[in-house]
Amino acid sequence: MIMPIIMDVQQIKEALPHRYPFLLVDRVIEMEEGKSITGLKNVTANEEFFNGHFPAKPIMPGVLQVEALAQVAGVLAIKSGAAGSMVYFMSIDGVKFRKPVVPGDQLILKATVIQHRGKIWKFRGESFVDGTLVSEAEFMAMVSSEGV
Ligand code: BDE
Repeated sequence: MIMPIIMDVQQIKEALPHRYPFLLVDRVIEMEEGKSITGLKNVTANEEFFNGHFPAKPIMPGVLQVEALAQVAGVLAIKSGAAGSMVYFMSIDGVKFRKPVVPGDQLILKATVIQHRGKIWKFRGESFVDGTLVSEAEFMAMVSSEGV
């Protein structure tokens, strides 16, 4: 399915410091500043991590799904008035991996702000494949223009 482009990967790279092989968001397809964001990652058979996870059974590591959710949440924070700042993830809670993510899947990454006080943001993240929830977590991050 062709998805709308709110931010392409070039714009995502202007918001995040992550680069290959660790940039895990291809596109932002929805965003409500200060509230929620939806991004996507097209998972290809050629992902580096499939070489080792696992050699005879390619499955996207759940921890990388969590990382991808944290990255879209980071984009949301940066685009919600924190341009020029860094987003430092401090904690992750309630992680669940519900279904395997495999080559060819389109991972839809949704992050919603559940609390925002000063520099501290809390997000709920959910990732979907074909409309089915495949992983979820809650994150806390500090947004700062200085170091930690
Ligand atoms: C299920 C729920 C969430 N994430 C992953 C799964 C899952 O089915 N993992 N499967 C791993 C797996 C690894 C190897 Br080595 C293997 O030979 C097989 Br058969 C597997 O299913």
